[in-house]
Amino acid sequence: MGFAKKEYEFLSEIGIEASNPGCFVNGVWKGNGAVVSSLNPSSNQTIAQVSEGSLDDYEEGMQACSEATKIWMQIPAPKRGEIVRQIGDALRGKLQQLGRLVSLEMGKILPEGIGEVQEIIDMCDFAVGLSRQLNGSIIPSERPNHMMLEMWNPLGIVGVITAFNFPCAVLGWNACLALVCGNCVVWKGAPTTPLITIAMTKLVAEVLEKNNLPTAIFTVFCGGSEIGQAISKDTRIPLVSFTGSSKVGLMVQQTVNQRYGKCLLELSGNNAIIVMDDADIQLAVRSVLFAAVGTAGQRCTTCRRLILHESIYQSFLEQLLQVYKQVKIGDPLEKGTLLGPLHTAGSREGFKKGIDIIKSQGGKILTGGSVIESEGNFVQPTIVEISSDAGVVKEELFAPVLYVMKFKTLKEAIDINNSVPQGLSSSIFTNKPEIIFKWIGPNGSDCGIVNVNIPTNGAEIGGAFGGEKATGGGREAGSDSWKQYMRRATCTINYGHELPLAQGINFG
Ligand code: UN1
Repeated sequence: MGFAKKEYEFLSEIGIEASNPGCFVNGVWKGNGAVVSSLNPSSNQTIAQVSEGSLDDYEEGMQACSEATKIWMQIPAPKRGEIVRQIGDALRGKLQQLGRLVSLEMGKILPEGIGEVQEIIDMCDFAVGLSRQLNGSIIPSERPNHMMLEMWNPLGIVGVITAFNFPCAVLGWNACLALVCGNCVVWKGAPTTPLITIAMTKLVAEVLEKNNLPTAIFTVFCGGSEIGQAISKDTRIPLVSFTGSSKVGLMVQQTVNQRYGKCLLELSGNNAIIVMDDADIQLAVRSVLFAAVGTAGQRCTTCRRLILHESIYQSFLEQLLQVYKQVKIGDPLEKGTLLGPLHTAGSREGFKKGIDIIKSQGGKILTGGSVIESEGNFVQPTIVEISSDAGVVKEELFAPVLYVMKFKTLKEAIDINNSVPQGLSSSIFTNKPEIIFKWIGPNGSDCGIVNVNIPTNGAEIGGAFGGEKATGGGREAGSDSWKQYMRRATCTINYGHELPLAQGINFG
């Protein structure tokens, strides 16, 4: 059976067929669970079908994965890095096709789809370098003829549960680090982006096979909450990395903590941009456009609140409304489109309901506010004037809806920035050093990402990515995030023949 449309035929170049088993279990593709359709968000028509994993598939996969840990953690870290380097090269070879699939199945515009795959390639490069730098430290001991050192050892298996909005980059952040650190990976992709999960997995599997390694090092299940819960409960998985809403993240954390497992959470954001009276307005307008409309407002780093100094409020809004009018809405694969559809028909419904709530709480729609009548899940980019105290402003509406509000003093602006439950990303536009340093300091933004003169989204992989409060506290990707994928052993070694005790204790 072929694809329903000719334009889907490129998918065969990355291992996707019209009908696909969705689990990679001990090197075999299978799927004894429900058969689901992957839908094109632009038309809600089926792209291809996938059979998800059953709990039996899960158990079989986990047993093979547990066996594979014994081999993988014995391989020297720089050699593991070499495998990740080969994965990066394989991704480079399929960058265009994979980027196209991300755009087709998730609905983000093509340059963003390709950018997402590039983000994994960057992560591979980063992890390859890191594979020679998983350094511990040597600590001076207070005792004669003693030495203290820190050893970093693999955890074993890292569970990765990812969301639809970054259906493969977030896997990349986690898997690249987990693998060089000596862990096997168990991945459950988003239920609505199974084709990306399968295509990514085929590419990784090919590299493992070519190197005669157990393919269960990378074990993958397409599926929904049943598989997610199995991962959360599974004592064989010491670390579960979860990306999704604060609500579901809390449930995952409670389940994982119940069995003393560790969690790495990337949850909801509610990110603000503050524009000071001295800001470069053009730079700020362009930044707000990308931050609020990019990915149709479906990034966790999307700017949802725009906090404008009262002296520039009116003129800034006029310029922003002008550029909103020029946003081309349409097929995300078409050149020039800036705003594609929302990911699912359900998200479109959520947008509609959100707008009703906004209106009932006194929000004034300055532009947009409606769904667009079509087969797909298109909505208008929306700007709403609203009080920073309105209940709806404290929540994450996963759509291109931007709330604008006014401030007089820097303190007031920072208070508004910090007044929501979430704490992922934030940005200020100013050229004044004293404002910049207040903003990034202890009384400034309370977020994990604190930017100046750039949008809230589009972070590079070199920094640690994540946020505080209801965003979950996790840090992924760059900097020293790798430490979370390993366990630290503090070793004190006595190379003498006496037994001096710490704290000068004399024991008989
Ligand atoms: C997400 O939305 O889950 O900083 C991740 C960014 C991207 C990652 C977003 N590099 O916007």
